[in-house]
Amino acid sequence: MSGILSMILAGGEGTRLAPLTSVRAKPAVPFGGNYRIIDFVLNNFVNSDLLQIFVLTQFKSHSLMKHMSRRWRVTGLTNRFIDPIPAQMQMGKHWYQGTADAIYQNIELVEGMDPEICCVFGGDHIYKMDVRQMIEFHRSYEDAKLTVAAIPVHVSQADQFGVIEIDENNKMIGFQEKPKSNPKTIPGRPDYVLASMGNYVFDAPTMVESLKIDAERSDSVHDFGHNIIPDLYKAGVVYVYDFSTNFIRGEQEHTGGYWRDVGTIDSLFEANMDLLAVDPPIDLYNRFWPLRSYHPAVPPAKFVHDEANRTGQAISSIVAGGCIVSGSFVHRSILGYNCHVHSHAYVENSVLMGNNDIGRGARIRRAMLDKNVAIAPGTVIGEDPEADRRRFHVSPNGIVVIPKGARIGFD
Ligand code: ADQ
Ligand code: ADP
Repeated sequence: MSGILSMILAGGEGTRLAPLTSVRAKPAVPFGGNYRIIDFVLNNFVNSDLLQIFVLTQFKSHSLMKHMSRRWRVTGLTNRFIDPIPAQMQMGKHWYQGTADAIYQNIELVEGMDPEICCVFGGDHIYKMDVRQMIEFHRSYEDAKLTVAAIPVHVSQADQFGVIEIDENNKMIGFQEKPKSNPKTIPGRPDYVLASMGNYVFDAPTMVESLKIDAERSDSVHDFGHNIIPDLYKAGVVYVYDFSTNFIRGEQEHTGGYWRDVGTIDSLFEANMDLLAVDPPIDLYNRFWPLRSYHPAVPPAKFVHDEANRTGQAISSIVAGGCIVSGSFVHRSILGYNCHVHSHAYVENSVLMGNNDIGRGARIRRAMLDKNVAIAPGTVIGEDPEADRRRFHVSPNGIVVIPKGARIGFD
């Protein structure tokens, strides 16, 4: 496929993921032991052989830029590239005002490439998508100027998404951006709405023209969901791609439409836990869909009997390189690089993001530990909700989050 330029929106502030996003942008948040959230969308494009990609960053971009330069560099032998683009205030002394403004401020990059199609995708979702199939769908409608990817979500979450109505020909005939009330449910499925995934395939000249018109409007917040899509669908040129029909080679069935907006601590935690299922909804082991990421030079994980012959073991868990589980028990948990769980310690239903040290006899349940957190011997987390709420950030579902570099329980 040629003439296709992709722009990944990776600048989101991710305030609801605090304190994990106090030090980095949401797409750089560690996920699943080995990954950063942004790896999923980048793998979608690379595995779809679409390799002309700009990644637009804004808030707290250092961690993300470091990750990009360590893993996602494409060498200069062909016209393929993955270029991180920091916000540069090309259009005056202001940051990006909304997602449409983020593209508008970089419109010269688009015009310079003169593509046929421009893909604008979010940088902060967990899913696999063969993007070529969405582009083929878009091209199959002669009058399509924009195609929006969509998935059913429970009506209780309608206020977090763009809610779409379609006709029998997949044409968009209604759109409510994050409706506070009366979301339009799917006909015959009153508990579900058809949600926009925030992934757009544009006819590039139409996108450029729409963004230029939008930039002149003083009543616009310069956002795709609030301004661009409502304008275009009323012209009858927007189609809706059913993500559940997307097919990944090497997976027996369609991906089943697994897509997670990991915008909150609870949704991020649940998506991590999804990986621990015997038959997980997102397969990390499909050799036809390799999930690349940056891997530091660490030794293999190690599980050891301690001096009193207690077995170090991890059950129903994912353990990254550099970890040592010694005379301790890890259950239903994810251990990122270089975690050390010492004798008598117990870690359950938890996500350790890397370089964590869990002292002797500590007990950790239903917690997410950011990188470089150390837990003193004997410390207990996740057993007394009242005590936890006094000391820590605790999510509505009771997940304790410990910020990067914290040392807990040391005097
Ligand atoms: P949200 O995800 O709430 O809704 P937004 O916060 O604008 O929309 O983020 C969209 C994407 O753009 C994210 O990947 C984010 O990281 C990135 N982004 C946000 N601000 C940015 C900026 N200033 N610079 C660069 N990147 C930025 C959108 C749609 C909804 C849809 C949901 C699906 O508006 O209609 O349902 O995505 O999650
Ligand atoms: P963050 O807290 O987001 O990891 P850093 O600046 O410390 O911020 O790390 C940024 C990048 O460093 C990551 O995106 C990743 O590529 C790399 N990295 C992450 N963890 C490790 C690790 N344990 N060892 C070496 N490099 C790492």
